[in-house]
Amino acid sequence: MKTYKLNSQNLPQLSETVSIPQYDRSKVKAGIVHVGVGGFHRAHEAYYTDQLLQNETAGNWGICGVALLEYDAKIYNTLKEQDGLYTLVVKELDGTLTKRVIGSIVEMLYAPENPMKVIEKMASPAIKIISLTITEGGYNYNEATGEFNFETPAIQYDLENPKAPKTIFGYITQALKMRKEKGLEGITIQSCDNIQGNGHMAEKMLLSYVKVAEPTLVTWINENVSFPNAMVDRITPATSTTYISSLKETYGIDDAWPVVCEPFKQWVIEDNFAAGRPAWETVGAQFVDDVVPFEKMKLSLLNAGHSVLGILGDLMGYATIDESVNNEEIQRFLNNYMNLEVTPTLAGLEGVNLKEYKKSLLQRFGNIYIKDQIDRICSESSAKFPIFILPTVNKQLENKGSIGFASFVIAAWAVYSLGKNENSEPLIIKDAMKTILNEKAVAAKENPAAFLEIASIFGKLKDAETFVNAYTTSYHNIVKYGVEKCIITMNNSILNL
Ligand code: CS2
Repeated sequence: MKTYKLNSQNLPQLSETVSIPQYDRSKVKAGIVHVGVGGFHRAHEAYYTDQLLQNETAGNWGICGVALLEYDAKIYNTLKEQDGLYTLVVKELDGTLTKRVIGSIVEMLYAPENPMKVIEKMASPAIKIISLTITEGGYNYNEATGEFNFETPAIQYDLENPKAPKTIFGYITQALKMRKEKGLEGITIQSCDNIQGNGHMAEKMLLSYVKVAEPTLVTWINENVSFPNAMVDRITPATSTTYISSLKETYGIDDAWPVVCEPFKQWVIEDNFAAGRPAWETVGAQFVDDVVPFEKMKLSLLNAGHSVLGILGDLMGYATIDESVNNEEIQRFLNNYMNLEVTPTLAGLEGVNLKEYKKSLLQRFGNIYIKDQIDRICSESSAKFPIFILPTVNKQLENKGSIGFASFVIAAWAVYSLGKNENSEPLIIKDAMKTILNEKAVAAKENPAAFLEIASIFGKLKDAETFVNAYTTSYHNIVKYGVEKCIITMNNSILNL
């Protein structure tokens, strides 16, 4: 089959095998700067925006993607060469593929190459929104103090080198300062990360930094910048090379970095935009007054569910989420966790059928065509557990509810952090806190509670006796009997109640 390199020039040829943007991309101007052009952004906000550009004359809402870190050089170079174009491959539940070339990313900038260019772009009048997918850990929040972490070397660097920053806080601060000096209108900072109150978090962390870096800017930000909260959802595994070659061989699309995702998508946003916004509601996003209940539901059921399946599954030797959830006992365990420990903490979800939501999660996790990597799910667990699982434990402790299943998963994480699965094979652990996690996991062999001493993850949980007891019992049981036997016993004990 004749193959075509994916770029603007070749789009007409490619339109025979794949659907392509039906709008004139050369006329689309960027109104959004997006930082963090990973798979999730490309399956979510960029997808919604592409649909929007398709439907109406929304030509001022294109996206300028920013690759912030040196690590992002590859995606920058790829998208630059492909004129911002990439293929989104939706894996339907029956295994069929829906493919579409997405055209909403109309510019790309690589921050390490020219930081000032990024600052100037963020400060240009046409830009109305700076949106972010900088990961849970990217907000620089310290669980132990509840505050911004100034100790990070990159933050120290930014304080000393304001004109050539490295972190998102340094960039946004300089851009807002420039907007103020130019007398421009306000702007929206829109977090698209999996954090409870992600807008509030972005606001709190940014203001903490600004108070130190540019104190005179605080009032202007308070008056001119909005930070809507949002719940974002679409399962997007890391792109494997198989997809790259199959797109090429089967469809003639030579795309160096396509994105593969599930059909489900959801975006619930607070309607709080300081300088206008795209009509994303016309393409399926929901605008609501209070997004907090939706966020809680998604983080504590979907994302926590992922971590449960990831940690237990990895220890048992599974490689993908569908393998893990299709183990009957793990699935029963997850159901018990969701029903007995998470559901009691969720209130005020009007218009959402929780029972259906949980059922749909099992179906989404079980999609055998997605092949979502357990390594992806377990990566950066030190930033995920405090957001996905620990709030449930704290709430349940407060209400004297069940915490056995959550405690078990945390104990399993301590065992996991030793770096081997139950077949003694090495685990691939990617985590900014990997060293300390491993040190504490080694200490936990003698005294399981040692793992809970990492205050920036566990906060005060190490002092919660009920929790420490449940966790310690689970730890000993896992070491003695292995995960599967333990969860069978736990699941059966629930059945017998
Ligand atoms: C996952 C998320 O990273 C994780 O642990 O739970 O990436 C998840 O797939 C997305 O939030 C789905 O919306």
